[in-house]
Formats: sequence, structure tokens, C-alpha cells
Amino acid sequence: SRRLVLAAAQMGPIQKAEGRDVAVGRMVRLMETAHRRGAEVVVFPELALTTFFPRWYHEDLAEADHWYETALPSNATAPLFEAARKFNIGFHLGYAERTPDGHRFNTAVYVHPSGEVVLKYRKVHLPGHAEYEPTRTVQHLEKRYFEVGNLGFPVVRAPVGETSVNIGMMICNDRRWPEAWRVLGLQQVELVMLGYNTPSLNMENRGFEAHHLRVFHSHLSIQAGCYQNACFAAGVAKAGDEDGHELFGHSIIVNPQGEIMAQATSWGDELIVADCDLGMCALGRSTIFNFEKHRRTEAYGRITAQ
Ligand code: CDT
Repeated sequence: SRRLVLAAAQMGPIQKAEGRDVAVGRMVRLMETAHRRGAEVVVFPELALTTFFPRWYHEDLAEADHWYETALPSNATAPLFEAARKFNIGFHLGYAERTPDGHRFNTAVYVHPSGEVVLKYRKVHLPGHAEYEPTRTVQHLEKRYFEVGNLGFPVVRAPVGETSVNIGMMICNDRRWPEAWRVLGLQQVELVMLGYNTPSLNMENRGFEAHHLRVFHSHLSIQAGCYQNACFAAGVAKAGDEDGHELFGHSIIVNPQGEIMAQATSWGDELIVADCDLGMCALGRSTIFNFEKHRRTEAYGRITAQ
């Protein structure tokens, strides 16, 4: 059978004043732990190299340039690539990307142990707002700092560990959209790598989203996505208190039955590992979610209508 030892590397908070070197040092230690625990791939969170900077307003976008990567690897990120080679472990990294022609994206890549970038994804569902909102106690400026991703939801069959796996990606808010899961599912995705930074406090809850439902909604979305598309997912958080703003953690690894195989229990750097039998993806795919047999696309027109 095709098996994969999958690690999700939750990261504790990164403060605004902390440099890339602090985060990268912690990530290398997590990769070493992953290696010791037999993992073949390690998944890091969204925007893993810095604090969740979209909470900080810069009037002039150029003032925000220091939050972005312009090359991968760079001097700052080279230790991740070295660790991948040394420990023979692939890794998924979320980071802010600024392209040579000045476009800004919330991006994730999967890097093979050799250092080759095998898959790149740019976040499609950008939550929040583009302008400073004085009534908010904390800003969520993803629509200011990023353009909508222009790569779609690609899936590639890539060497991961001892086997080849159909891998796809989502970033944070994407996980709440069944359309995103289905587009990956239609490409026979077997493993979804998904990083997130989710505040414990929903500024817009209007009294209806009780505090304890925040994690529930995150898990509900990932578990349903895996079940309905017969795939595994690593949902990996940044957690804890970043400059007084709490991110809720609760990273999970989920199987195609929608079950949580492993869950982080701290709000710090924490590695969770699961031994995934990729053969499990075949059940849903060949029975209840055999898309070719049972989907009724003639009834779904509204999904893609503008
Ligand atoms: N990073 C990210 O996408 N976070 C969102 C919170 C949005 S609140 C404006 C999420 O869906 O988890």
C-alpha cells in the first residue's frame, strides 16, 4: 500500500519585532523533530516567516515591502532548504510573495528535499478589507496587501516520501469554501496542504458566532472537505499571542473519512504526525463520491455564474 508519514508543524506566535532568523531557526528545529519522528513531509502555516502582518496598516504599500519575499530561497530562507536536504524531508511553506514586476500574493509552495519547488499556489479567497477601518480594534488588511491568486487551484502528482502523491493547496480562508475543495477533488487530490492564521476573536460576529465556535467552524470545514473529496489534509496554524492578538491554533491532520488523526494541543511550536494510508482515498472516489458517475453538473450552473 502507498503510505506517507505526514507532519504538521504548528508555529507559536511570531512578534512584529522578530526577524526572519527567529522564525527560520524554529522551523529548522521542527524539521529536525519531524525527521526524528519519521516524517517524510512537513507542512508549515500561512505566512510562516513573519507575524500575521495584515493586522498592521501601512498607508504606503512600499513601507510594507519588508514583509515580502522576492526570491526563494533567499539568505534568510536558505536554512530551510538545507534542512530539507539534510533530513531528506519535503516541506510546505506559506509566505508573502512580491514578484519582480511588483505583484503581491499570499503564497505557498511545496519544496522537494532536493530544493526544487514542485508546486506553487497563490491564495484565492482573501478575507478582510483594503482600507483602514477606524471602528475595528484590529485590522485585517489582506485585500490591501495581496492580489487575488492567479494560479487557480492546481494539483500535481509529486514525489513525496517513498511514493507519488496528488498534492494541492489552500490557504486559510480558502478552507471555508466548498468550491475550492471540489476544484481540488476534481483533480483527484490526495493530500491538501493548508496553512492558516485565524484570530480567536471574530470582529464581525454580531453576537452570533460564539467564541467556542471559532475552532469548530475551522475543523468542520476541513473535515467536510476531506470527506466530500476523499482526501487527506494537514491544516496547520500559527497559534498564540502575537503582540496582543490571539490566533487560535488547533492544527489538525484529517483523513478521507473526515476523522481527525492528530491535533495540536498547545499554542506554541508543536509537531503532530500521522501515518497516512493513501489507499483510503479510493473508497470515497469509487463509491459515494464517484464524481463521474454521480455528479449532476447540469444543476450546478449557479456555482460559476457571475
Ligand atoms: N488568514 C485568514 O484568511 N484568516 C481568516 C480570518 C478572517 S477574519 C477577517 C480565516 O478565514 O480564518
